[in-house]
Amino acid sequence: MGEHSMNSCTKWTLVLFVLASIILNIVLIGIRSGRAPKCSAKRVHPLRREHDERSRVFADLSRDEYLQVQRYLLRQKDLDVSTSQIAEPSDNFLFLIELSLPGKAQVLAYLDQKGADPTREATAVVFHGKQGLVKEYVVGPLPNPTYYRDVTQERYQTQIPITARTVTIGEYKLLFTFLEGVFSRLGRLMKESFDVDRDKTLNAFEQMPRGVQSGDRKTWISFFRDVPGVYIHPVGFEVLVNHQSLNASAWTVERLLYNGQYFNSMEDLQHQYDAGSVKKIVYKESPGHGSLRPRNKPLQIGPQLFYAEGKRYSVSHNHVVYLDWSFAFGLSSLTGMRVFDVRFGGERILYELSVQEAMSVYGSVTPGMMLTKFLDSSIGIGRFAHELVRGVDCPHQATYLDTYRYIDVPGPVRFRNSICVFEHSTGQPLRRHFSDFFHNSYGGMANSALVFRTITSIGNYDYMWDFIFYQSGSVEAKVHATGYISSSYLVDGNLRFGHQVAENVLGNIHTHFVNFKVDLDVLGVKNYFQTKDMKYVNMSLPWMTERWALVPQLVEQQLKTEQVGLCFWTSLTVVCIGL
Ligand SMILES: *[C@@H]1O[C@H](CO)[C@@H](O)[C@H](O)[C@H]1NC(C)=O
Ligand SMILES: *[C@@H]1O[C@H](CO)[C@@H](O)[C@H](O)[C@H]1NC(C)=O
Ligand SMILES: [Cu+2]
Repeated sequence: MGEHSMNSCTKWTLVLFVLASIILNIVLIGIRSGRAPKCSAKRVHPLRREHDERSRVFADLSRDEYLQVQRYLLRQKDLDVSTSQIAEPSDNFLFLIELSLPGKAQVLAYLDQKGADPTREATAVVFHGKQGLVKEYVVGPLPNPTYYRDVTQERYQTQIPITARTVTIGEYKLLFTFLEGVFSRLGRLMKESFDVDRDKTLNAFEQMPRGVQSGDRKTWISFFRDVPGVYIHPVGFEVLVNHQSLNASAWTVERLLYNGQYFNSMEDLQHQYDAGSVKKIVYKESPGHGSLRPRNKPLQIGPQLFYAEGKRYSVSHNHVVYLDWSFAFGLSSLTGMRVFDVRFGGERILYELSVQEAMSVYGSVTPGMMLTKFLDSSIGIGRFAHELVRGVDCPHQATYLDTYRYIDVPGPVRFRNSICVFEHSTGQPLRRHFSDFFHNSYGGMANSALVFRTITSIGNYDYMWDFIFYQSGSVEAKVHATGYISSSYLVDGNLRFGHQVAENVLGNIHTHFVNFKVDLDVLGVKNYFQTKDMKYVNMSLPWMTERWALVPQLVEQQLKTEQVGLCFWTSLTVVCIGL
């Protein structure tokens, strides 16, 4: 009896205790959850720096400004320009309009000494087929242009022959028509070797430079299957097209390469093919090894970026502020992305940081890749900054910005979401120390940084360009290459120039050079560029006799950046200073 009542008493006490603790927990969680960080779309704390309207001196032309320049140039009867993409090469084609950057001295006077607002001007490039010259003009002032000036001689110290122009969409159209003529001329061979007929064609990929001396415009064109991942489906057929004439009906095929063998003309190839004196390529379906389709379904959603208290950066027009940082930005159709007037804690540390060139150099026994050096700015780097995909190209929560460009088009084009800006955690401390030896203490700082990014897809390659701004005051310029490799049909002797990547496919050996311009302005414009290297010196040990040791020592070199333009070329990292 006594035991029974004792038991039920304990039971009730326990039940009450559990209930009370549940209630207490709910209350405590309720109180504390108010203090835990919540995801907030709105910024909780004010920004540290303010936007600066004057960043507009570096801003790319707006849609309206492109139109103002285009209309003004069309009105100039003596220039006689066309904006039609299918203008004949012998016509005058308005190829490019972009911001003409004002001079540095003038901009610094404006930014630092309340000097006059620099005149806003555009650069326009016209391919004067009628005069056989490429000319560059400065057009201004915007928004209502009243003058244009030929600046070709001033900027390049030479005249530029029309043969040096880049291939336009209009000329590609003519080239493709020309190549269709080649295909139909070699009908039976094309069908038997490559399954080319009325419904099926091949894709053309050209090589550079277009010749070996000034004035040449002869391009080796290699052919690839028209399937996903074109660039790794070479078929073993290349032709050298002379397209120097401004009249496409004068273009010729100068050489052909079929299965590693050269021919002087289409007739020559056709004749030898029919006579059976050529090692034939017999068409065969190939497995789709170049598809971009994921091979596996993703397992759940990967980790995501979110801003617990809103964004710590802000973008207004072409100006970004982020913690102690501020900078202006732009995107040149030719050279790519760039930032100006980069300040940390209000002080300018960089006048300019910009992408200038991306070059790739190839090796092969086949002509298509033998001489090839792609200098991407000759085609245009920034012009290929296309829309960025949320959650893949940049985090979902990044800020996406549109750009407007005018290059090889009949009118300005908007590229949606072609720049992204975001702050992210690098997943590593910026600095930390755990004091083990003398005191037991720890100090660390989370490393989050602001990324300014564009991705340019130039033919087979996609270059991912980042400028990264760290809380330590350092800036990083970074590039990753992805996309497809360039390849050629595997012929005898070519394994010395690459590795086999699929049946009959050689991934050609190559290297990349990337060129940035860095105009450092720390505490004014008079900066030195100093390199520090290390060498070993043989030193006698002062506290011993007849004993020597090799001790590392500094080797310093100083260069005044206002006097010299420096470019540092190494594979994948090239830096230009103080140009
Ligand atoms: C191109 O050349 C062909 C043949 O010589 C000629 O008939 C034609 O008019 C020329 N076209 C142009 C645009 O000059
Ligand atoms: C360093 O200098 C001493 C004296 O000239 C010489 O005997 C020794 O071989 C040197 N050591 C090296 C590593 O060069
Ligand atoms: Cu590569």
